[in-house]
Amino acid sequence: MSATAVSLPVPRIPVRREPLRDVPVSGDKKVLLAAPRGYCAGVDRAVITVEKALDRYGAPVYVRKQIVHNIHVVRELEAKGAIFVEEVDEVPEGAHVVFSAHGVSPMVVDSAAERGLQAIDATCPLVTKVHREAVRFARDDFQILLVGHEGHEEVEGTAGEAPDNVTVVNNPEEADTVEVDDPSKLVWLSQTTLSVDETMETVDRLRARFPELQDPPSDDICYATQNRQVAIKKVAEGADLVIVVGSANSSNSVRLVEVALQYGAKAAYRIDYPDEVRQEWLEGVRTVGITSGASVPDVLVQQLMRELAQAGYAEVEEVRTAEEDLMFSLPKELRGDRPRGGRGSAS
Ligand code: 0O3
Ligand code: SF4
Repeated sequence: MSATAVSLPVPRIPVRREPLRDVPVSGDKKVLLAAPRGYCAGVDRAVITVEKALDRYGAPVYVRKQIVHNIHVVRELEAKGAIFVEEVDEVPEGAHVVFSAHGVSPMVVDSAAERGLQAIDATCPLVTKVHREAVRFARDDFQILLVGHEGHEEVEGTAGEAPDNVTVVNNPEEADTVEVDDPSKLVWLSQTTLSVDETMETVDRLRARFPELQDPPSDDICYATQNRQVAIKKVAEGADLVIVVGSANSSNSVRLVEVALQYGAKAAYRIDYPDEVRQEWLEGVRTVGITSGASVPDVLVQQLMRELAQAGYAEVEEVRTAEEDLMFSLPKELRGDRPRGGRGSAS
């Protein structure tokens, strides 16, 4: 069977062909640049995993689902010889397949093995941690309320570890209606890339109904998601406009737009590429806040800043709320012959 690549329009047609114009506003124009932003340790590891698999085994290397939810990253890896598929049954028998950073359920691992595929698991270790929690609580006969978005790959993977025990709670409203078998054997876990504030609201509403609800052993919303939200909150307080670089299917990127609006930005938009910024967004705007999701290479932010500089937003102030230096080792199949680091950092 031939593989079905994720369909991408190639080459990409620019959205706006004219450069942004430098239109005067009252006062000085300025950019507030959030830090941390961009690549997290799990994304860095996953992207290097595909690159290194290509170096080592040669093209094509198959990848189940988008390795991370960023269209630019997917395009770049496709150009290097990666083939993105929806399911492992699209991969030729015996070939190498990389599982995406969002994780897979045991059913996917089994299907790949049955097909004789050589699987390389790029699941972020912090997602794997949540999988382990699900397995452990299911073994102890708990019902697991998994706060997260139904249909998101990470939620499918985590729920797949214990399908009989997991109930997905999509939002605070669902906390008021979710049905529970035994309120004394109940724990909540979550997707790693949610809004911290909204998740806490969901949990508060769950606990109001089920006081014995247990917390996860440690935060499931990961350090990178939390740090990017803290930074954009600070930026949003002083920004007329916030621009978030990130793809539409990137949960953590979309959350950054919501958080910016909740914390005072007068307007906030998500873009994949800098040419999506519209001239009218800048009308009367003195201060532009910028951030990017955990799956976004910083080169896109640098391009955005160059375009904004042409429109008079040349002064840039970094708003840093945390330092990050976490790195994960590569999947065991690929350890050994290429130094790590120096890519996609937040600063
Ligand atoms: O989970 P999300 O849609 O935010 O995924 P991204 O954009 O690929 O970001 C990386 C997060 C991840 C791989 C799982 O936590
Ligand atoms: Fe891992 Fe967090 Fe990055 Fe997801 S956002 S890949 S959990 S570090």
